Amino acid sequence: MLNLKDFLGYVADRNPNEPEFLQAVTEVVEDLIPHINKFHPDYAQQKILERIVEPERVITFRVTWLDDNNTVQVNRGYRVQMNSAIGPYKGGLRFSPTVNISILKFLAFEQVFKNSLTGLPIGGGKGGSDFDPKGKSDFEIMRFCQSFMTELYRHIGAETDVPAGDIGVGSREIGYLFGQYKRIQNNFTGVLTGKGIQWGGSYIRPEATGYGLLYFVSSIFDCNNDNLAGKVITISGAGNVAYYAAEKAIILGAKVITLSNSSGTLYDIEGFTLEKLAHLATLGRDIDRFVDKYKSAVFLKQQTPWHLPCDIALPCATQNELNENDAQQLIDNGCICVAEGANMPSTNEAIKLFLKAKIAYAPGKAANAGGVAVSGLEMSQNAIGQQWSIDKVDTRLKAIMHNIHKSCIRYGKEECGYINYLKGANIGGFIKVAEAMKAQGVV
Ligand code: NDP
Ligand code: 2IT
Repeated sequence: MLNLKDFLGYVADRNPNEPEFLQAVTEVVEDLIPHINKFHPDYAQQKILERIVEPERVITFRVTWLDDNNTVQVNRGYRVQMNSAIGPYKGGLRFSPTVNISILKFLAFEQVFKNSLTGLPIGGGKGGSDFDPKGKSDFEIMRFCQSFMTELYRHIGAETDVPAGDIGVGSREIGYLFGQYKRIQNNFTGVLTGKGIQWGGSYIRPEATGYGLLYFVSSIFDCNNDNLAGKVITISGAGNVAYYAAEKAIILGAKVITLSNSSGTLYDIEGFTLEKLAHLATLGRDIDRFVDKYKSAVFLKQQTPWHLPCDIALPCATQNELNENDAQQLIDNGCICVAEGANMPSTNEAIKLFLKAKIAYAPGKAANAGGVAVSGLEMSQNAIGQQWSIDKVDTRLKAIMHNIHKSCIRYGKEECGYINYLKGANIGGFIKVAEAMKAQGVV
């Protein structure tokens, strides 16, 4: 029999100074251990949990590059190859000064379960660098990406490990990374996803995480014979995920009242429109300048959106951006659904409050899986040398999100009828990986 406290002690001892990784493991094994003890003593005997928390491989490397003043700069690059039981390692690259091994291990760990939930044959990985893209020139970004790939190329491949974007890595960076990979390997192959539409990319990949999030939220409301029309939504972040989440929410008739970034929250009491979003996109990180044009909006400096009354909250910025106090305020204000576009945006204490209040809480590994799902579809298109239409990809994305929702119900529906999406996603994502690991022997 596995014991939760002993297991967490074991993980903490083996991974000192990795609070985010420990947080992610805790949130998953709290659901898995009772399930394994009850239904799968074979997994305990095979030490599946001890194996699944141990990355198959962790690569760290030096990244040196010259800035625009010809000064030598030194950064650190990483790739965490977490689990390849069901397919090649797959997961994004994050460029941010906050990147460290704890954060990349938590992201890679979450990715294993998320990728399994998509139903596609993709394992889990994550990587990145402590490089700060903010304030860098286009040429500096290019030189950094080239230097980063000059080491990373030997560890990845279309059937080995397929990175993509994450915070600080968008289509521009994927372009520079791909260009350098192709130059070194002399091989035009689907080694990265999120590529440009003219050179192997998939339609809907830029939109996929945000759109998929709203498809998942729609499934939650469908279950209760409700829909998103007129629902008030608060969103954090103003990057890739937040932007397309807002766009789809508006298209589905909801009223989106906030977007945010690390400088504060933009609050538009009348709600954003597609036209307002298009204007916001021209402002870059200076989202506070939005209020110059639209008088219905105010900028709440250094504030998060969680104190504002809403029906649905969509954290789409970063990990641990929504704490216990925020969760209590959302519940007190009548919020009925929290769905995560970001990875691990809610602290474990906040999650406990959502579950206790029995509001619909959709964890990132289920709700934001649309991005990696369309990455998986991009890999398929590359493998067969085709490019599918917008409609075809969007239809498949909807079906994948719907199926993830079904998996969550399968393993997360409680006797009272409440759906514990966290438990459903944790167990639903785990079973397939555990079975594959068992079948492949002690490796
Ligand atoms: P982007 O770099 O496009 O945007 C990130 C946004 O979050 C920016 O608005 C940024 O503001 C804000 N942000 C970052 N850190 C903080 C912070 N500490 N406090 C407040 N705001 C912050 O990244 P993505 O939109 O791609 O990623 C957002 C989240 O979604 C991440 O958790 C990522 O792991 C997750 N995700 C991304 C997927 C993808 O396909 N891109 C797929 C699934 C999940 P600022 O510019 O001021 O830093
Ligand atoms: O967190 C995520 O799922 C991503 N950053 C997307 C990963 C991918 O391979 O598309």
